[in-house]
Amino acid sequence: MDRVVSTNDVALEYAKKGAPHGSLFIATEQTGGRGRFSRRWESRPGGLYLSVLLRPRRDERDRVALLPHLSAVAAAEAVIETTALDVRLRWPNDLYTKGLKLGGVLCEGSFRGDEAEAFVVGIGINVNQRVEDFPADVERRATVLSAHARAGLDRLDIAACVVTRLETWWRLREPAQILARFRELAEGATGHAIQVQPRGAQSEPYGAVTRGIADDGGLIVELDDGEERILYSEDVVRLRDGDDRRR
Ligand code: BT5
Repeated sequence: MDRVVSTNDVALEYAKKGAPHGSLFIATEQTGGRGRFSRRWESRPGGLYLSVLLRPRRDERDRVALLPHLSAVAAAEAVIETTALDVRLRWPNDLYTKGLKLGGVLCEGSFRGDEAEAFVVGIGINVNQRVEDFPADVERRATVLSAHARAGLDRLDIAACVVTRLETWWRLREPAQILARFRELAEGATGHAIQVQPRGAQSEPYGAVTRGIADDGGLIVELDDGEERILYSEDVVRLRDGDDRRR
């Protein structure tokens, strides 16, 4: 597809029409690319914007909760394989290299009543765009693959690699293996001071230190009074050192 509002929207529409497991949607450009919490995902031509439709079999339901994690692992491994860059994951599912954001993952469900009948994994990776073209607040924290790797990277080569890895991590790996690989690639998940804005508008933000990834995929944090909590992707997490990168 050339230009769409969001590949996730297209995939969700096709999910409703019965498109099969593994359907892939790739766009050159998105006019309304989305991140989590309705944030905007800058999607000019040159980047990779793709969504994959997954229909879990009964015996695969155990990994749905880890879908964001395994998708981020698949995307990171695809970039590592195609560029040999040191790609790290910031919980819950952002791709970073050298402290700058390179890509992100947005997983959404297609529901019939209360039950999810399909899931959409949306992956955005900056490849050949110009960093200067990002809005200033994004430019400060973002990077593109072509700034670190050989010129003329083919985004479809990366896409093919992402899809192959995604299929492997989804079909062939156990939850424990997914978590182990996520922990291996994770950056800032242990011993980092963060600021947490809990879900629910009335809740007060608080400071904490990261203490690792829990077995259900949540982020374990320790509060200043020693209490331990587990955060989930609805909680907004920022570094506490004045840099307000959201992770
Ligand atoms: C994400 O959200 O990182 C998930 C991004 C998923 C995008 C893909 S593209 C294909 C599919 N179709 C869609 O519509 N979406 C998916 P989040 O963690 O909420 O991060 C969003 C924040 O990242 C923004 O508020 C900006 O600060 C920053 N940002 C926006 N565009 C960026 C870019 N191109 N590169 C790096 N950072 C960016």
